Amino acid sequence: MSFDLSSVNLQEVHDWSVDLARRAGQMMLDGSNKRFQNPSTEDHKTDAKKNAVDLVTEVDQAVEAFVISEIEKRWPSFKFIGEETQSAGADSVLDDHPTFIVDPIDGTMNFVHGNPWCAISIGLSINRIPYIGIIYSPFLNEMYTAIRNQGSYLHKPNQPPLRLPLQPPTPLAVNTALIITEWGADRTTIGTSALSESSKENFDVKLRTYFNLLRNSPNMVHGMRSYGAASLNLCSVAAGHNDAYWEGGCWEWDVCAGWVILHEAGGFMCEGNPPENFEADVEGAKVEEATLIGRKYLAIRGAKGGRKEQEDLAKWVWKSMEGGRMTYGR
Ligand code: LIP
Repeated sequence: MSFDLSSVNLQEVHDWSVDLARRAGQMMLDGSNKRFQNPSTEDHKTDAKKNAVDLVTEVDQAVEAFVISEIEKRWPSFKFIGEETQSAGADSVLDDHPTFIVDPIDGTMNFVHGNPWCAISIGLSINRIPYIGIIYSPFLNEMYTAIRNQGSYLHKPNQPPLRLPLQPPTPLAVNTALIITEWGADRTTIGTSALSESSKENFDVKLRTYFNLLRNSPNMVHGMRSYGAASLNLCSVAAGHNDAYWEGGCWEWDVCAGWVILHEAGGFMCEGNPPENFEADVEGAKVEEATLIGRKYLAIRGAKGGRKEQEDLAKWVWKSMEGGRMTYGR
C-alpha cells in the first residue's frame, strides 16, 4: 500500500534539509582545506572501494555519519539510504516509506583533486518517487533545491533564488545537442576492437555509443562533456546549460535529488537503456520514465517542442547504442 503523502510536511523537510546541506558543506570545505594544507596521508585517507578509481575519503564518511545522526534526531521515523553506509555493507532496500537518499560527497574524485565540481546531494523519496532535492556545492557556492510540483531553484549568495531553467527552453535536436556522459569506475573492456566487435562490456557499449553520437554524420552532436558528479550534471541539464546526461552505473544516491530538480524544470528522466525490441520498432517504442534504483539514466532538459523533442533525442541516443544494453546489478 502506498504511503500517505499528506502526512509529510514537505516544506518543513525541505527547509531543514537546506540547513543540513549548508552545515555538511562546511565540513567538506574544512575537510578539503585540511587535506591540502597538510597532505601527509596519516590524517587523510583516500581508500579505493571497487577499484582504484572508485574512491572514498575520511570526509565522505564523516559527512555521512553527521547526516545520519541529524536525521535520526529530527526524523526518526524516516528511512535512510546513503552511499557510504551501503558501501560498508548495509543493504537497505528502497520501499514506499519516506526515505532520505544521500550522497555525502558526490564527485569524490573531483574532491580528492581539489576540483570544485562536487556536492552534497540530499534527496527524499516517498512511494519510490523523488519529492525533495537539495544539492549544495560549497566550492561553487551554489545550491539547487526543489520540491515536487513546486518548482526548482538555484540559490547563489546575495541574490534572490533563480527559477530553473535559467533560460526559456529552446528547441532540442540531436545535431545541436550538448550531452554529458561519464566514464565511471567500471572500465572493463575487450580492448581496441571494442568499436568493431559487439562487446557486451558496459564500458564498450558506452564507447560505441559515444563514438556514434560524436562521429562525423549529419546528426553528429555538438559535443560531449564529462564533469564527474551526477548530481551537478542533473542540475546543469535542469538549468538548460546542457541538453542531456546519459550514464549507467551510478546509484540512486547520485540521482535522487537531481531528479526532482530536473523534473521541476520541465526535464525528463528516462531509461538509460532502450526498451526490449526497440530496434525492431523505433517509431512505436515507448519512452518510459526511469526507475530510481535502475542504475541506468538518461536525463533530458525541458524543450520548446515538449515531450516529442525529448523522446526523439532519447531514441537517437538509444539508436547510437547499436543494439547494445548496459547491465548493472545491485
Ligand atoms: C560518482 C558519480 C558519477 C560517476 C562516478 C561516481 P561519487 O559518484 O557522481 O556520475 O561517473 O563513477 O559514481 O562516487 O563521486 O559519489
